[in-house]
Amino acid sequence: MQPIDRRTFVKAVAGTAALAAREAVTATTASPGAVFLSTWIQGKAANARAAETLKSGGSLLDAVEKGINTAEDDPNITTVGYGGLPNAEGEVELDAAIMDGARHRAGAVASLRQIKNPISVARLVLEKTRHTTLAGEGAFRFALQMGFRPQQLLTPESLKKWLDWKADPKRQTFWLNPADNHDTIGMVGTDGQGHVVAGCSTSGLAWKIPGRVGDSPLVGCGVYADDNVGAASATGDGDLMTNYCTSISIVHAMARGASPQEACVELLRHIVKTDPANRTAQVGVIALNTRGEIGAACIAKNFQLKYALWREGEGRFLESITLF
Ligand code: SD4
Repeated sequence: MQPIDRRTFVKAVAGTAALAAREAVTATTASPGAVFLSTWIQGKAANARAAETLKSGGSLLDAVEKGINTAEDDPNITTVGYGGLPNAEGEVELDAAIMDGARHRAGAVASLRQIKNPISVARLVLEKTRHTTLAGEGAFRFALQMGFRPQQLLTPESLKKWLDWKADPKRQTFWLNPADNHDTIGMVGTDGQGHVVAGCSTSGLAWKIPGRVGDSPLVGCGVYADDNVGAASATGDGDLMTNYCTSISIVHAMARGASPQEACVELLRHIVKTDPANRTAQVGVIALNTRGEIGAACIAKNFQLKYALWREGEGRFLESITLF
């Protein structure tokens, strides 16, 4: 490969940015209306709430936040918010992030305990502070200051699952191999006028080592949004995905001209190329650009990504393409 000097590189990047900005403007005029794309079955209700919020005058950030709240509030979803499966010590620790593509700013919380709506706490980190991420005890105290009420996040069902896991002498732990129990809600949305937002919320991997932070609350990993290009979010093995800065990689591929679908596939191929053992990795990604075009993909059939799409007033539930 020819070496590239700094000036040529800067010019090339500036050119890409200008092109992306032009595309964003075009998208504004050729608006397809609002589009929401969310991971897993919980994405259906989340998209519906998001669309409703936008329609009734809320902002796109409000829409994504309120949409994700539906999964956090549902005790039957054992991977997000209230009812999410706990860490190895039986404590529910939640991660969430939300990113505003207009301001190019995010808010995030990691390892938050006793507060069932981490995406709303993340939103307040974005709106009320100069910080981007708060973690653990500090995030909890911030939530209390913001008026959130602490509560027990274990449900009788999730407590029983943890007790069963604890009682199993052959149980999988993260000191050895990953246990398999997770389904984050990730959502990307556009208002149809060139603005994008990404958000995600999760209880992370069940039985994780206390204090473990996954990809979800890390800007560029679990979420990324840029109004010049589009937005992306990820679900799956966050310990693996963090090493690939999943969401920003996808958005940058779109900035270089890839469609959302191509960008998702490009990143997944890269993950497998760098380590062939990743052919069975649990990695699912969703993306959309400012024109409302979408992409969704996962690496392997053993982790078949399903996602909810809301477009033109209609919700659908779909399967992503699979690399292998
Ligand atoms: C994590 N990425 O904490 C999250 C879990 C997840 O589908 O997305 N599961 O690693």
